[in-house]
Amino acid sequence: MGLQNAKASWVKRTNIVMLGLDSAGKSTLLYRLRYKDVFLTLPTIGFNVDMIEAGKDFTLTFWDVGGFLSSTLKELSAF
Ligand SMILES: Nc1nc2c(ncn2[C@@H]2O[C@H](COP(=O)(O)OP(=O)(O)O)[C@@H](O)[C@H]2O)c(=O)[nH]1
Ligand SMILES: [Mg+2]
Repeated sequence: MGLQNAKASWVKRTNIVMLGLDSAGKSTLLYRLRYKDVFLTLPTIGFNVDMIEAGKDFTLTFWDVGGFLSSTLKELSAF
């Protein structure tokens, strides 16, 4: 996807999918890591994707999955 491919090929990348109950604090954690601040969040519809540069050559892509999608993915992962 464009967000990831825009980085040089020597940059190490990893994806982190955050699943959890509604209001568990997933989006708050993502915003805290990304913007170093706490924001007022709204229930996530669908998902948020954000890339965090953890080092000069290392990036983390966070997939913050909202309520309905999160529970659907958790059920699917049980199979
Ligand atoms: N007390 C407390 N509240 C939190 C914490 N993290 C998030 N919240 C609050 O919990 C609510 C839901 O957070 P949110 O990040 O939207 O949850 P999400 O549904 O998992 O994305 C918000 O009102 C946050 O301010 C925490 O560590 N402690
Ligand atoms: Mg959320």
